[in-house]
Amino acid sequence: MKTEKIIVNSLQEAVEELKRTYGDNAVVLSSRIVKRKRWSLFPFFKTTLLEVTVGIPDSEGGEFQREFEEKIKVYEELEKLKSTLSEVIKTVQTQDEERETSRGNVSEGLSMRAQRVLSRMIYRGVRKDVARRLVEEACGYDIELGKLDFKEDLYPSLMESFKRNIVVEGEKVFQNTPRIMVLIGPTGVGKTTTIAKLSYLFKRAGKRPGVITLDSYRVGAVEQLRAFINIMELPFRVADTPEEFIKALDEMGNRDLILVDTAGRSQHDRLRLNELKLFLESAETQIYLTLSANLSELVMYEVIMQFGMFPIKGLIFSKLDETSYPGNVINVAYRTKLPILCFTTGQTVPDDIVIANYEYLTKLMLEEKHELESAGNSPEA
Ligand SMILES: Nc1nc2c(ncn2[C@@H]2O[C@H](COP(=O)(O)OP(=O)(O)OP(=O)(O)O)[C@@H](O)[C@H]2O)c(=O)[nH]1
Ligand SMILES: [Mg+2]
Repeated sequence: MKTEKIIVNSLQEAVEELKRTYGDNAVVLSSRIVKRKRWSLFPFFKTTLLEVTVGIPDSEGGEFQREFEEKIKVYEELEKLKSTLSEVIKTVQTQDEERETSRGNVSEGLSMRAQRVLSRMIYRGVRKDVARRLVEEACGYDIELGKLDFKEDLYPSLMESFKRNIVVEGEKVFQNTPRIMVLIGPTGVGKTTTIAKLSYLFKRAGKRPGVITLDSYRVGAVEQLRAFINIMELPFRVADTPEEFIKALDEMGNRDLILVDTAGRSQHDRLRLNELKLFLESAETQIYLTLSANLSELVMYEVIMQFGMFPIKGLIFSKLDETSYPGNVINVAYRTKLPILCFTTGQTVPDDIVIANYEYLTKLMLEEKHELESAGNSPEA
């Protein structure tokens, strides 16, 4: 494959230019933002442009075509998730509209204790339909009561229902660790802090992690992470381009896993999202989306949809300490079936993290916030 650099105003323009000049098989390999003088007489007036590296295949078909088709398959899967989410969003919006007018009795046919748990879950922010489903599945028909009641004690019954309806993969990731884990998500949700916490946990579990950051945009971002990683005596690299990313990955060839931090992107900033995509497509990565637990349910779906341009492997819910209504975590995990990797519960590195497990999820619904503080259940060495 030949490469060439072109200067354009936007990725859209680059794609159009490529199609015109080289046909359908040329691809964008990387891009970076460059500043150029607008007028030579006024050197202060600079304009922001994109320098795009394009790849032009030597011949049709072969390896290039195969890789391209595999990528298309992944994105078709994502399109399916997106259309499911569009339906979910419509349902949630309709429920919001109907909430005031209809007060359908969601607790009908439930025992008193099942009704109490249902109310508690709804109070904590779980949607009525989701809460009813989860409680119902924790119950069996009690002939004496003539109602649905928990099959066993409250905790194991509800936990069983969660196991059937929500995917939790925290502990699995520690047993069967992916080689490259990337955290993506909106700005300020806690990606960098979570990378530092996870690095510590993986090290404590006997793994040999390394950390790469792709975030050299924000002032201080590199130093913030470097400081944590140095304390843990782990290797750390910064990569500004996809080529540097591949080089940094090579240099960390002897590590068990590599955690990759990325710059926060607004879900509305397509240009920056596309730029990130070029980095992440250059290696075999497992991508985790970080969502702040205090976002509204609809905003969470919006973020998942926009970040759906990446093959999302799982979710991280951050800032659980900042909400008393963690029901959205349940709503989103139940409806999307995306696996939950971990929860973060405060600013302190490395302590404020809980590797996702069903016990914690159950406690999140049944216990008071202060009781949860001792409920962490993270893997030991
Ligand atoms: N309360 C609370 N604050 C958190 C948590 N995780 C991170 N923070 C704080 O949130 C702020 C942003 O954290 P970062 O880790 O820099 O977030 P980020 O997603 O890397 O931010 P960008 O790289 O700018 O997109 C910091 O003040 C963190 O201390 C958490 O679980 N709870
Ligand atoms: Mg960051």
